[in-house]
Amino acid sequence: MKSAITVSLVPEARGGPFVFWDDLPAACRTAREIGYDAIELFPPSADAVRPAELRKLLDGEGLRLAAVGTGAGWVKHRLHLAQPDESARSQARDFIRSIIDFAGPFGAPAIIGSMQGRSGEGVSKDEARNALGDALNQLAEHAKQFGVPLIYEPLNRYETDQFNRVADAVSWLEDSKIENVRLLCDLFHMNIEETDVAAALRDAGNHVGHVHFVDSNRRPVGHGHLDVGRAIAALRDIGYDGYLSAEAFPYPDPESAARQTMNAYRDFTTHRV
Ligand SMILES: [Mn+2]
Repeated sequence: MKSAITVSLVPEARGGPFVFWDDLPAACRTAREIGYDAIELFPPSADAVRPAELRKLLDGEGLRLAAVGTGAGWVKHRLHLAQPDESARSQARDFIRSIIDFAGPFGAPAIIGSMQGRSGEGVSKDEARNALGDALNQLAEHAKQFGVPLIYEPLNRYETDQFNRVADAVSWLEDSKIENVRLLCDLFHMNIEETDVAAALRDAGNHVGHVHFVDSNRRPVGHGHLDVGRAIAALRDIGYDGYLSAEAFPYPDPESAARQTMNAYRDFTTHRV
């Protein structure tokens, strides 16, 4: 397993669970100093960072790009994939497609979290899921040209009514024959929704494509009550070799959160069997 840490460049997301903020070069420097393998980027749009500049920053620090979030489509532009209006859905898909095009050349997948939307405003739960399925099909197909999957993240019940539990998302992807989509298993959401976080990860097997490594209260691992050791043991059992990415509050401050997460990552992935 590899380590990653989140960097947000979206002022509208202030207060959200991102460790580093605003200054991408400084975030890359600190991430490298602390020993991270990669960063996970949350940009306001696909053209906010010039690819050549990002390439230079990453190469200069010896970092990879783990994944790129699409949530600014919601928090900044108020778009999501299940909106009543087809033109808004289409804009939401275009936004995500542009992020795939930005991330793809770095070998990084795009993440669909808040952009999955929800039912409401005259859209039934079935209609919302169908809209999500149509979008995942199109966008996952688009991602294939870069040799990367599309990453879909089940969220807790307070954030979406699309999929809250990992096993429900797995069944739906399989039944709907949606290909090239892998799941983001976020330990914070799972702690709210799963009966047993470790068992859910084990059952998801090779559907697990990315992990948000965070404690029960969205603080860095070690500041909550989640049994992270059991979760990591389950990931080891299923042969997961992707990222454990710190999507946590910058508590008590970004650098301390980054160091705390790295200590936990090293403890759980190297010292224990
Ligand atoms: Mn997450």
